[in-house]
Order: sequence, then structure tokens, then C-alpha cells
Amino acid sequence: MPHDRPTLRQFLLKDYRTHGTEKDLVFLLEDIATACRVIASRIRNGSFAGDLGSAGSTNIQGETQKQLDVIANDEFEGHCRNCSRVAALVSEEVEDVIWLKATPAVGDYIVYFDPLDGSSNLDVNLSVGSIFSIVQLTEAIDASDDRTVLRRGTEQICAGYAVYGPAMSFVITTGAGVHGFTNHLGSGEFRLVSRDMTIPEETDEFAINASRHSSWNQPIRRYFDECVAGKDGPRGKTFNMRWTASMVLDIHRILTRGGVFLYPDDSANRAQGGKLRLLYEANPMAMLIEQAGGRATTGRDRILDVQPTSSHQRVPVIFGSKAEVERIEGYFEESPVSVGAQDPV
Ligand code: P6P
Repeated sequence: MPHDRPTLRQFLLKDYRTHGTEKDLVFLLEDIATACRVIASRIRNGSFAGDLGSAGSTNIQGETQKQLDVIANDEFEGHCRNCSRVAALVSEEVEDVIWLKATPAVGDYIVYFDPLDGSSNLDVNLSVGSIFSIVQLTEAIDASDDRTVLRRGTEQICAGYAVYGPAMSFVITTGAGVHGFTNHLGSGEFRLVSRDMTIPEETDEFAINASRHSSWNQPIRRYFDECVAGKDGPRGKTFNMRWTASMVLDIHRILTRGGVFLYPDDSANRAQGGKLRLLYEANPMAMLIEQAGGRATTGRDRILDVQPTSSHQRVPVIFGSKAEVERIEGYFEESPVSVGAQDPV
């Protein structure tokens, strides 16, 4: 029993005393952690409960929803409703903003979440995750106007994710570093295992879906081609590649040992702005990456500075080890192509 390691509540209450994290936020994070534990159990028992496979519906993204996408969404929504300070929810799986209060007040929270990231891995028993972040209102807002949830990533006060893997991880930041917890099966508690997770500035490991090479723009193709050219190429060293088809897992690896994750816009997704969604995928991960000493960019702009224009807006993402991301940003600066525009032929 890892009794010498603080539980999530003990850690957050200490955070409350030292960094002024509000008790309502502590209890909301505990509710989100509980939702993740329930989701983990539904995944592990999915085969027996008939929870695997398609829900027979499509989400706003035009993606076929898995039953567990819907189950995970309902768990997040249900647990966030326990907190009287949550004014609104923005979910990958729900087209409209879910308003929980008719008159949101200063100090209330907006919770953004991707309840099940990488769900295409479920049917083949590969790991998946959940992503969330929280904004606190500094002014009263109009609950009849969905545009009031369109907040820059710099407004997030908290971000985190769960990994449903061989062990269950729960990683969070409240703006004072990134801290990792593991679910202890015996007690059911999340206990601290990684304090102040830090991304090494250099790396020789990248994550990208290389099958999309022919549709990337020039800066991305240049970066990838130089990496795979190995020690005889311009980088003068050998690189390793990973691709898990679940961003949460790739980011957890990067927070643990460094690396760079790229999901650039390409000729197939450029009209939509890219693949990954800004509010509940890119922004939470960007906060975590920066809090751990890494960089998070679209190629030309800091992710956290992007002003959202719609709830399900997509952006190109490049996350990870500072020196590697800066190199890629340099390639964009040297290239006439702008993010979102077609490569010059
Ligand atoms: P592809 C999962 O659907 C996701 O949104 C990310 O978690 C993941 O990195 C990416 O899409 C995988 O995309 O094109 O490789 O299936």
C-alpha cells in the first residue's frame, strides 16, 4: 500500500493551501477523477457488458460514435453536475454547449472535455484516454450565447488527462507544474507518482501519422524527411518514431521522456483547419506541455494564444521538446506557406 504517497485529495488540498487552489476546484477535480475511474471500469468490462462497438450515431465531427464515447460523455457530464460552480460544459461528443446554470456568475467554471480520446483503439484492446480543462469566469456571461465559452487557452486554470492503460494514470496541472498520479487498484485511490513532470529540451523521438506524408506542407515534410535520413542526414543522428492513434498516450510519453507530437493540417483536412480540436484537445494539452517546459504551436502561432471562433474548431498541432518544436517553427518561418494555406507547388 503506497501510504507514503499523497492521494489526489491530499495533494490538491496542499495545493489549495500553498497556491490558493479553490476548494470547489479541488472537489470538481475529484469528481472528474471519479468519472475517469468509472470510465476505466466500463472499458475493462466492455466486452461482457456489450459496451464495445458503434453507438449507431455520429457526432458533430461526423465521426461514428462508439458506445463507450457516449458512456464516457455521460459520466463526465454527470459528475461535473455535482459541482454547483460549473456553469457550462463543452464536449467533443455534443454539438451544442451544455448549460448547467441559467445565470452564470463570476467565479463559475466552464469544463471542456474529450471524454474518450482514441476510441478507435477500443475494439482492438489498445489504450485510450480522456482529456479535460477548466476556465473560471471573471465576468458574468449570457447563457443564451454559446460564443461566451470561446476562450483562449491562456484562460485555462487547470488541465489534465487520464490514460486507461496497463496502469491508470491521472495527470494534471493547476498552473504550478504538472503532476502524475496512478490509480492504486487495492484502495481505488489516485496516488502521486510523478511530481513536477518535465519535458527534456532535446529529443530523438517523434510521433506523426507518416501515412499522410504526401499531403503535408513543405515545413512538415522537411522536418520528417530530415529525421528519417538518420545520422547520415542533415540531423546527424538517428530518430525513433511512435504513433499510438491516441494523442493522450503520445503526450503522456512526451511528458515522461520527451519527444515531439505532430498532427499538422494537410491537403485532406486543411478545409476543416486540421484534425485535432482546439478547445478540448489542443488547449488542455498545450497548457500541460508548457507547464512541463515544452512548447505548443500550430507551426506559426502559440496554441494557447489562438482565439477560438467556434466550439469545435480544429487546429494544426506541434507539441513537445522545446528545441525540437522551435526547429520546426523555424522551418515554417523559412517557408512561404502559411498554416492553413496550400503548399506552393
Ligand atoms: P489518425 C484520436 O481520434 C485523435 O483525435 C488523436 O487522439 C490521435 O492522435 C489522432 O486522432 C489519430 O489520428 O489520423 O492517426 O487516426
